[in-house]
Amino acid sequence: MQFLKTMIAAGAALATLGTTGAHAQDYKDEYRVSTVVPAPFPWGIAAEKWAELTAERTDGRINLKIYPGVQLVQGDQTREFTAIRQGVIDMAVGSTINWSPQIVELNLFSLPFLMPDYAALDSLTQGPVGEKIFEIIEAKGAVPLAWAENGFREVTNSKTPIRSPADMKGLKLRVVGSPIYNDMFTAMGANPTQMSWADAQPALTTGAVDGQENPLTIYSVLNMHELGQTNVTLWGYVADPLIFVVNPAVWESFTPEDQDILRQAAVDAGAYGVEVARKGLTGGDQTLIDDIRGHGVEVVTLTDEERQAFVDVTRPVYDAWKVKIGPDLVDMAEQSVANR
Ligand code: X2X
Repeated sequence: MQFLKTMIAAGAALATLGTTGAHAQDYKDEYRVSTVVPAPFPWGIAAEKWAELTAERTDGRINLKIYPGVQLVQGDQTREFTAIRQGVIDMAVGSTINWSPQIVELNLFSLPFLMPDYAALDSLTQGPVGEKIFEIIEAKGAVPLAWAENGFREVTNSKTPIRSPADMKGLKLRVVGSPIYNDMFTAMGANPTQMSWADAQPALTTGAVDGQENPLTIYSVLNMHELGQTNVTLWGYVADPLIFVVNPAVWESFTPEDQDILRQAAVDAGAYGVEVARKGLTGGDQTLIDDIRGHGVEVVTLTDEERQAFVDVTRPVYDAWKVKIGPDLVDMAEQSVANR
């Protein structure tokens, strides 16, 4: 009798599961989440939070393991999106810069001086532009869930304080492997050299390059002042949001309840990640910048006039890339920024 009862209960449980199409018992032991940098960079912290919240809220049904250093694609960050689409990577917290070779619209966030402040960045990611970007990513073969943040990218170097494009003449700067960066730094008169993040770190250590551009959180976690990067210019020329995505087949394998949990965990982890990424850099709290200055680093803040000189020299790059990205999307973004 007990046996029969158990059989009936099991049958009922199976019938319930059958209506959802996905079965929790078919889940993989581990889902591989790609990032470029680990904790304690805010990027890695956001990914870890996602894993933590997901494990907690699914009672361990979904177990995310972080693979930093884009190691699942041998450190080549520009191939990450393709690997997600193909299922080599299950999930990622990735940069719009690194995916822009496959999704041209993501170059929007790299348009020079489009976003003057955090409110402008938020007006894009949290508004109609963000929704449109998510539709585009979905059409390209990944399921986007939420936004996080690498941050505003500031330029640093070992040679000279940068206040004008003339100061950049001949400076050998590492830039990411996305063509718009080459175009921008060439327009400014610098000597850009594209390399992966994996190659950038030794290049900075050995002095093979004079400088680089990255958010100050990256600068400070790596103690770049010890690598001779003693000149920092705060120009906020581009900001680099991060996006949580899942491979579509992996996404479909989850029950609707677990999909909701995974999405909400990404939203919450993203909000936390944004908070961490801005700490010491916004409003009344400038402690991160003060700390950098405290190491004897020359931190230059551009006047409006000085900034305008950079806007002017990069304007042809902006105009050319606006056409490639899609003028309608860029118009929408300009509107969102203007109305922020
Ligand atoms: O390579 C970089 O500069 C980094 C770590 O910021 C990105 O992955 C975009």
